[in-house]
Amino acid sequence: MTDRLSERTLAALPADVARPAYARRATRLGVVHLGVGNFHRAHQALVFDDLLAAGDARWAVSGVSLRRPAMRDALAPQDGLYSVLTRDGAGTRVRVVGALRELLVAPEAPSAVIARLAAADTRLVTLTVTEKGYDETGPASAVGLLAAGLAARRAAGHGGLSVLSCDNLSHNGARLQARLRAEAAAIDPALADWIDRAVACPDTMVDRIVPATVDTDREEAARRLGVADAWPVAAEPFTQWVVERRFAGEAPPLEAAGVELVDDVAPWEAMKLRLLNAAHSSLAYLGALAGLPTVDAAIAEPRLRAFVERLWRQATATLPASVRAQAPGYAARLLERFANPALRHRLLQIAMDGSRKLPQRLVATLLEARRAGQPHDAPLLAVAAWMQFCAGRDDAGRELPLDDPLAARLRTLARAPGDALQTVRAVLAVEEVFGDAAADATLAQALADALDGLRRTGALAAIGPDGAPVALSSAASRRRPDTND
Ligand code: CS2
Repeated sequence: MTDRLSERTLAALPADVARPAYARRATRLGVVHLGVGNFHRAHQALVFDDLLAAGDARWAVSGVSLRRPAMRDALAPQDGLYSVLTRDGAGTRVRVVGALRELLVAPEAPSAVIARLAAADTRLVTLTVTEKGYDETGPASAVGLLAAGLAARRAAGHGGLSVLSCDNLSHNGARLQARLRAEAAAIDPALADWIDRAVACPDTMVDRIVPATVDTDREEAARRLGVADAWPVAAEPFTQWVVERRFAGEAPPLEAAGVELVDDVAPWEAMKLRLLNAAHSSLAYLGALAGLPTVDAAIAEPRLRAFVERLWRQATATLPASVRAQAPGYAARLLERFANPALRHRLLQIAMDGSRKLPQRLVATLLEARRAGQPHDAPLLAVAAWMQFCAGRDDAGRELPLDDPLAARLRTLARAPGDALQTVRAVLAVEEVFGDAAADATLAQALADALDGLRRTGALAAIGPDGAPVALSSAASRRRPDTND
């Protein structure tokens, strides 16, 4: 049997494997991360690993799983060590990360999580709980644990701290702060007031493409390490973290590890959500309908690529002026990132939880562009593709999974017998996704035209060579959709 990655086998790793160049035992747990999954391990954890490597021992991470013990079970026998496989067409670089020094499983021992949040050494909390994680409340939820931890911290007199949301939501920090305040107020109004004064939730924009781990990743890690890693994580070379400069107490030295601190993250969030994530979701639904497996396969389809470029032009027109000039460069880079042949980023992974992703990725662009009288046929087709995806069959009739908090409801609505307009009216009434957009009859008709096109011709044939949706050559692509209402 092959040996396992651990403190003991660290020194014997091959020379081309990067590893912690610091004494792990001398580090202190300064960060609590809620939701320890692949994204954290390939993004924020590397920032803390860099700070530790630079000699600042305060930033080791206590990683908390909110549901299952799988991550702890995989990494505890490895002393928290794991490998990041950074991949592009040129090959794979391997780095063993040492920052994760403690792994907790909240349902098994919530009191250990609360004690860690309250500990004097804890300076920062980070979260990756996915979009739907912000809808959950109660003692077992991320905000519930945070509120309890902060109550214990207040009681211990250890002062406030900064809590960084690292999920793809607009105004993620402000949203978290509001949820946290509500949760705390239900426990004790004085706690809520203390949180207002002592806790800061800066907005952040996080960016790195990190697919789910598959067996070939484990095989490659074992080959390169010479020992087994139960849960390596593969990622693209690109990484970015932009954080609002608004901390409780002393600011953590994140800039020393490449984090960008800015006064207003909103324009960055908007650019990332409306370009990267919007294109990801569009490729996921259109590509899955067309039977394609991965992002690189989808972007290699000339029509999908032309469509994505059209989407980017239309979305860019809705961005805050401060980032609009950067958008074409960001988009050009995205084309290369999406084409990365080594990542095998599965479209069905991105397709998950569409009801929680669509509003900030596509619906906002669609509605804002409509209101401003700007072209919006691309987000329109993407939203129609999601509706068709919810019905659960690709263009060849094969079954598609629907992994979504609203799955049962969406599937029923999307499958109900009727023409495209009836389907659109039913799905458009899902307020969690569309707000009050169902009242807009013109929008419903345009979506119905797009959906009808997808149903009749399939996803690829629904897009012209210029990326324009074939069924929408009229209203939605013109500048002023309202003039012939
Ligand atoms: C993706 C994101 O799964 C998804 O919804 O769009 O996880 C995406 O890969 C990251 O936001 C990139 O920074």
